[in-house]
Amino acid sequence: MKTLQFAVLTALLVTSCKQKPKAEEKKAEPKETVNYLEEPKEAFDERMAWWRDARFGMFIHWGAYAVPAGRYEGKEVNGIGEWIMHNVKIPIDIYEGYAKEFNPTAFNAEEWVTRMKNAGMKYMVITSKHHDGFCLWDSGVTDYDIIDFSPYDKDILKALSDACKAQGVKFGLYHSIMDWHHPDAQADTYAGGEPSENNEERFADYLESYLKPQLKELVGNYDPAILWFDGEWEKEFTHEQGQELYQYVRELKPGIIINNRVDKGRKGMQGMNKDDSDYAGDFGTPEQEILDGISDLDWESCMTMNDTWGYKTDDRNWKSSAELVRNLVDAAAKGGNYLLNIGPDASGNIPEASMKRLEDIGEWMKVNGEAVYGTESPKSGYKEGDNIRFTRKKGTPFYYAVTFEKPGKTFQVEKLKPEEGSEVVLLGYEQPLEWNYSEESGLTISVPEEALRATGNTLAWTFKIKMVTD
Ligand code: FHN
Repeated sequence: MKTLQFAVLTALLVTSCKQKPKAEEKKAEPKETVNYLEEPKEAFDERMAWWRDARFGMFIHWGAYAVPAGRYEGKEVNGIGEWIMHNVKIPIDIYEGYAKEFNPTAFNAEEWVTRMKNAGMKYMVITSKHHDGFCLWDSGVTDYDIIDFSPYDKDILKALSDACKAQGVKFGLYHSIMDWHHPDAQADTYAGGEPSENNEERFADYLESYLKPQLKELVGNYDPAILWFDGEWEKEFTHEQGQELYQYVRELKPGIIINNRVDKGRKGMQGMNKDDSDYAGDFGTPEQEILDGISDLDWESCMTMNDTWGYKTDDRNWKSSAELVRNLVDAAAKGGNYLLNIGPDASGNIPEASMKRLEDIGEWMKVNGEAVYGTESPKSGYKEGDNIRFTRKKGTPFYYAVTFEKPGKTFQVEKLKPEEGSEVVLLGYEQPLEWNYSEESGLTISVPEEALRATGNTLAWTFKIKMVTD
């Protein structure tokens, strides 16, 4: 999050010899240790470039919590589905029963990645381990994983990372620092027990002997482009440990991108860091909200399609496809990314309602995606009124005005002043549109009915304006 002088700590191995040996002794190579917490802006920008241009990703919350699916002892449990273990204080041995039942025989990694790609999403972030501690890969440091503990015994993360590579989209992992299952993490207190007096010491040991070895497995086996930490708010976890964790993961894979929940900087659900001190992490993480303005720091809003991250049988409060497109465009206009969640069920099926929304968004992105990908927030302003957002294609004279209200016979904006000769089109309709500009009423574009018919969509309409001068 900060650009500071790059401190290259170079430890030169000094070789000394009493007399020149007959054969020239091979000089030891100087070993450089890079301090990733202090990275020059150019290196940071280069590493973040693909992620900034991608703008749109798929979040996947999937694990043992999909088995109870929001119900316990015959009753619906309030709250987000993946918190059921905590919310009704399910004893660990009972909850482990869900992991033993987790057998997603309908899971098809290639199909999931195809649906994600067809929706216009450029990267995936899936829960390798959520707060419940159950691991979706074959971990060498625990048997509480999909291979050793469940009847499924296939490596879900391997299947997805291979499918992402095969289809040319980026693979990312969510990993929870908080762990309600591990005895040295929060196992004592998740169900309301009293913390033991040496909790900090035990937690530090959990970090060193469990969390870090798991991260090494994950980075080594699945080559994620993103590590999305969560559960950083636990009091045993310190800022120093967060900085150290960031450095550790970057040393595992220098080009990886890591969110700000690797450290203690996040200001609640608003997601950006509470101040500009030396918190680690490459981007802010507003949750269930879009940042309320632009920021000179990178950020990504993560949101659900209904009200839960993990699958819940009874949660049918689905956002409309129009609202999801609006969120995506709003985030892009403000210079942010949008990470939209799906919560597959225990059989490995994506809910019908989620698939319908992914298809709708994909149809819209096929025609309008250029107004999202590789864009930036225009210096002339990102919005006009409640229903118009602007983006600019980086390094080009192309501006996009996206309206969430179906245009009438004319569409008017004040903020864009095309030079004479500028071309205006409605994405999805071939012919350039008539327009005029006046100081008093701004840019007025004529919108023939056939143009609206040609776009065939009802989610949002995009006007592309080529500004002859910047
Ligand atoms: O507690 C988690 C929650 O289950 C979910 O994973 C969200 C997604 O960002 N993060 C935490 C709540 O902030």
